[in-house]
Amino acid sequence: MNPQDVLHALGLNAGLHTDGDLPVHSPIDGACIARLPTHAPDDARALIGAAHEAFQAWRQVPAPRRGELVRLLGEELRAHKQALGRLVSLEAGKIAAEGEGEVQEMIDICDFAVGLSRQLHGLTIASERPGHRMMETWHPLGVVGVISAFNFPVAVWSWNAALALVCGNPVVWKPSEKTPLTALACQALFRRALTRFGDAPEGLLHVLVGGRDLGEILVDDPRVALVSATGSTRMGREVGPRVARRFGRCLLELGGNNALIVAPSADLDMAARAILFGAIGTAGQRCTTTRRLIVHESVADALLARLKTAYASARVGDPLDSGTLVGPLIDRAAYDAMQAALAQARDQGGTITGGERLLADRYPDAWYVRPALAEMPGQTDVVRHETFAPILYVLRYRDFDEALALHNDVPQGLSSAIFTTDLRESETFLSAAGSDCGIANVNIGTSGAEIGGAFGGEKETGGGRESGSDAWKAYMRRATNTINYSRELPLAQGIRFG
Ligand code: UN1
Repeated sequence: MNPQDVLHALGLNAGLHTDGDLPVHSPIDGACIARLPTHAPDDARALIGAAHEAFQAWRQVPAPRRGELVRLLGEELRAHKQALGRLVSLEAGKIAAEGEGEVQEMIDICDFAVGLSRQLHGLTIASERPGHRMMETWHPLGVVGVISAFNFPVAVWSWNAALALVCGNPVVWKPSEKTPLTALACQALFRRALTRFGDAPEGLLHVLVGGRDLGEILVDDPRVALVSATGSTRMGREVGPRVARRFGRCLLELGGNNALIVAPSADLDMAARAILFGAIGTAGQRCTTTRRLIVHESVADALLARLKTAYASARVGDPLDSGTLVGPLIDRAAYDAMQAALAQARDQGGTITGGERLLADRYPDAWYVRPALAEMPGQTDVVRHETFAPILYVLRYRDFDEALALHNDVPQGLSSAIFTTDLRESETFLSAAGSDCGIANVNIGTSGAEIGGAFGGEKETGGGRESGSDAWKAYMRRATNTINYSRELPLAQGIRFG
């Protein structure tokens, strides 16, 4: 399927605009696959206004009925899984299995949200006063602004949108300007779901096509109750305080610098497989990518030998060819950042294997690399920094406390893992004194989380939680209600007044 057929299958019948001001390039070969018209700032404000109006009606629709819309969206995603996965590959460069996997993640969160639509529970709380009852009620919050990144161009939107919609909130979505086509495809699928649903208010989902200025409008508009932003720590540092200044809510999912500890008792076969998927999968462009390997000196040589063999033979190339494990980097800037990080790693005493550009003859305008292993003498500056590329820094350790200290001694706190069969080590890793990340795993890798758990991390990762568990609470406002069914008016704390 070429891009035109894929878009047609997804209901983008207008095809590829050729006259817009935003060129969209496929990282597979660098070709321009579309030119989209962008939204002017005033259009964006008007769309936020329309969403705000939709909120007035949507918040009064019973939550299980709102769930029905998300159920229908899930059906559209099931029916179009292959085409949308293909478009993810074309626009973001993911291998086919990961493109489709991303759509599966969308389907899963829709299923989750449908169930959730009947479980937006509050508590009933014992009152200290006779003839009184306390309870909490969860109400829809308002327009949810979603700012998403190129690397999960559709799944991260769906985590937010599926929850926001069942919670009673319209969504205004500013996708990465590198991946607007997948966003328009989601919007088209959503429209189909809306048509089948019947009586939803207009304006439940808007997509803003364009650059950073549109994101800033979402950030600054007081009608946007929650800004859920995924991207770099630099972006989050700007978004967080700006939203806070207007007392809006923010959900930040920022950089990771995820480490995997391999202890002496680890199953090295399993560890090697997990490291490979975590470090080179998605060409190192997941926020959960394994970026640091902290390996016990007794098993380091054996593990590194396996990894070097696997790295050398991992097929890098067209992500749509079966057998390819590593697709392209998103663009030249990503390649340059990777090369700069490798140069720094060398300066800081590192020994690098791989990292070179590949397939430049065949794809002069695309950026394929051999994933890199960087054996470091310690946790130097470059290791503490997130470079969004397939570089795995390798650090050796002698005792477990040293490994834990190294593990936590970075500014980011998203995902983490330990491979060990020693109960004391694994429990310590999961304990209050263990990994300081939002995600901590035992005998599985750092990436590829299921949607059922809350997703997000601490420190410079931003503290937000999306997706499963009770992450829905970020999308609602809580009211505490005290009801007096007695004929007296006792005050709390036993206060007598007058
Ligand atoms: C991201 O990279 O922004 O856990 C999200 C994972 C995926 C989501 C990654 N389920 O790797």
